[in-house]
Amino acid sequence: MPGRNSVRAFLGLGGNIGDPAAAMGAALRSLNDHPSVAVAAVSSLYRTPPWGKTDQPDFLNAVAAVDTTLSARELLDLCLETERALKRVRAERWGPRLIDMDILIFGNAEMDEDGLQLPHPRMLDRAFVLAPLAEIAPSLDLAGLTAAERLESLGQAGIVRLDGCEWWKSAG
Ligand code: PH2
Ligand code: MG
Ligand code: MG
Repeated sequence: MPGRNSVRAFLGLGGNIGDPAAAMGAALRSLNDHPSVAVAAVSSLYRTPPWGKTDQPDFLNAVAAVDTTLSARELLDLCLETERALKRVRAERWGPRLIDMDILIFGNAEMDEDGLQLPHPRMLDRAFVLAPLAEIAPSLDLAGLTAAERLESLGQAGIVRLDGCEWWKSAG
């Protein structure tokens, strides 16, 4: 269990084919089983209109807060490994997927490396990220405004909040 030296990170989860809720739940349980990662909070599930490429099914999205003693790169590798274990097939950019897990924030880290840009460069434009993030961390500072303020100014047209925060704990 991560202790005093751990970093609080926020992960965005989403998917829109197969059973994304089951895949996101399995992914979070698998991360939580890792000795250096503890899931601290998980948002409700949200049904969200597809962003970017719009001719695809609605997504389910959620955000999780995790505490970890891994580095950002190690956490990213663990997320990608977990996606792979759940048999996500990487196809077109912004296209349909069973599960996608992105690091949104990693403590105060700011980096721009191959495959790892932190904070996530597009999160401030995406209500499907800000709605679940503002639910679990409304006061979180996002470049000078809180998550709640960011969501308020962006709006959340078409986004529907579904199940509460226990959805990820059981398989099925
Ligand atoms: N992810 C994308 C592209 N578009 N739209 C929604 N609503 N939710 C997502 O998670 C999403 C998206 C690429 O990662
Ligand atoms: Mg993504
Ligand atoms: Mg991704």
